[in-house]
Amino acid sequence: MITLHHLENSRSQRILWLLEELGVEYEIRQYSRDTKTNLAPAELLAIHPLGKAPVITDGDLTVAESGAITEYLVNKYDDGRLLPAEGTPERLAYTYWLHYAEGSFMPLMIISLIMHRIETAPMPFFVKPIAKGIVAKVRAGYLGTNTKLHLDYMDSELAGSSWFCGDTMTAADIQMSFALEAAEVRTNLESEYSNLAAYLKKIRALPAYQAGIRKGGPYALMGGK
Ligand SMILES: N[C@@H](CCC(=O)N[C@@H](CS)C(=O)NCC(=O)O)C(=O)O
Repeated sequence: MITLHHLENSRSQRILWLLEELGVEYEIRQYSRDTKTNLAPAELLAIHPLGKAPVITDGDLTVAESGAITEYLVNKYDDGRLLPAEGTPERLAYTYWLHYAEGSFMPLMIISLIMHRIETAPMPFFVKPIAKGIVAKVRAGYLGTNTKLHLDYMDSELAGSSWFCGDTMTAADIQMSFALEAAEVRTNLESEYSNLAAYLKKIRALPAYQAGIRKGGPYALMGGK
């Protein structure tokens, strides 16, 4: 039996969606974030040394890291629906987007979250302008331009294609969903990136996505421009 260690409002939501798509039997162990720090609880450290979500256990195996979990589950349980055939351009695109989500795009979202935390942290009034100045420099010199570069890129990729790897949905789309949901709370996708906004609307209408949301409990991501 597969157990998904699911942290509220987190990347493990996409693994829930994947498990629903695969139609395999699984159980969920729910974890709440610390109300002050928003970090994962220490119990997750007992499952994997990094104490992050998602993590799954399947018999004696423990698998962490969303991309690795996705590969493991798809390789073991998919009937060819969510994984393009080996040697095809779609398979290469699948590998690319599976890695791109966490390897290239999510670091920008994390920097954005940290900048927001610095900006809004309580601090002595005379330190505030210095902190704000540093944040403004990071935004202007790196974060803003790179985030736009990536969003433009993803939006243009979806201009001529229904899914990230072509005409059919793959598990790479499931991996990409969290990246776009993280972008959504920081950017007005509807007005600036219409293909990304339409894509999110489309995945949210899928029965397996909705089943994952029902089973996972509340799902609202933290913002921070
Ligand atoms: N690249 C990892 C990132 C894992 C990660 O940072 N997960 C977040 C949830 S979205 C987490 O556990 N945060 C709580 C914490 O850092 O304590 C993955 O995709 O699995």
